[in-house]
Amino acid sequence: RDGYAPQKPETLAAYLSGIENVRRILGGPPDQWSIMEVGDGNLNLVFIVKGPVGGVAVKQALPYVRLVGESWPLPLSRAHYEHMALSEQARLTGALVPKIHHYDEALALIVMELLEPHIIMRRGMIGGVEYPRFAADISTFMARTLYFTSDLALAADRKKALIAAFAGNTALCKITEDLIFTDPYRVAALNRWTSPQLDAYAARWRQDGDLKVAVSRLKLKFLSSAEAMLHGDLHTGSVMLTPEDTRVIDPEFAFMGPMGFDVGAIVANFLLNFFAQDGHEKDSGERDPYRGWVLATLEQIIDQFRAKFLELWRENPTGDAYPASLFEGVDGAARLEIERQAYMDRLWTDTVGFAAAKMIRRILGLAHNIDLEWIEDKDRRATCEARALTLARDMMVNAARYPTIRSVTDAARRMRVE
Ligand code: SR1
Ligand code: MG
Repeated sequence: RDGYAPQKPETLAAYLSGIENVRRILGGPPDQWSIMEVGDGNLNLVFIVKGPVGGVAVKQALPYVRLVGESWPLPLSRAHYEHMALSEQARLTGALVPKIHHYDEALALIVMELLEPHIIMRRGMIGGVEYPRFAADISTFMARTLYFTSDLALAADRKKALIAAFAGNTALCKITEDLIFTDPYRVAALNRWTSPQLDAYAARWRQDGDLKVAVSRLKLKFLSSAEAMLHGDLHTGSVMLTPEDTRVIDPEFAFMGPMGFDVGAIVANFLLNFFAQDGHEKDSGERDPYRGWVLATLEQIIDQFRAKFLELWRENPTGDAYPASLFEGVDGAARLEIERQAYMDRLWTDTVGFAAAKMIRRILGLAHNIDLEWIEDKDRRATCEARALTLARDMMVNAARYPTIRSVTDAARRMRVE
């Protein structure tokens, strides 16, 4: 930890005053800067710094898990992986991620563009705000980051170099391996849920062999399938946006893993928000239009992701997988196109399973979603959670019964009226 010290507003002002491009962005002398620590995530410090001319956001890793405290140490190296992933995502998607102004490896600190008037997407969705650009932007983000870091686009040596570059992010992967794929299905000290109505679900699931096999298959895929560079934590708390502009933030969980894990995170968080809407409406039916928007947008995201990924594959067949020369000949092009569709179908099946795992962990595991947590009426909250759990269990155990996004959204709609 040579050179590391967690920042406070006073120390941060002195530090930033020594970085020329940041000083220029903020303007004026440091005593005219306002600095506030605003981090409300599970892991890090986040400061907003404003000067007479402009502002920046500063994210610094702590040597432990903020949500739990110093008893759970966590390596500072996650800032290195976040910086590397952000740089790669910026190269592949341009303005869909915040600009990096400065990175300090010793301090585990990244100075970034201040996103204003953007808000965290999860908060907007709890408030019923529609985001007409989101489907187009997130489908582009996923298609480009996943396709261009896969064997479909990269030569084998470059793909292996990427695997090596992210191989050390083991502590963050371990959080996922434990908190998503293991703990919710066994007695674990960190599990928690507030609705006593869920006791029976948790108890039943600890005896559910089908569910344990299904989640273990997903965990194995997560551990062993280095398909592409993942964001690794692509939920609606990792998106800051306005109706006109979308930015994906926080890729500290980045590593080379199965593509369905990122796509599944988006699916899970849209479904959880859909189920949570019952807890946020004042009059019954008040949020019907918004529920419609949530599911319609989820359908667009998945449809557009598939179309964009396929288009990238057809136009950039530059990887060592499926070499173009192999498919020259009479029916080569047609066979390759059939195979591309089959590839996308397999990716969708993975997505359904990973989405289910991500829904379950947010209800029975350690880290919850404010979509559900902010529901004041405990009974309504328990009803929303139980519906989400019931759908998620079926998606995980019977993923083949959900061959399209519409089969998922239809099941979610039915779950509310049954
Ligand atoms: C102990 S960290 C818990 C969760 O917070 C992050 O946002 C990830 O989702 C992680 O699983
Ligand atoms: Mg995060």
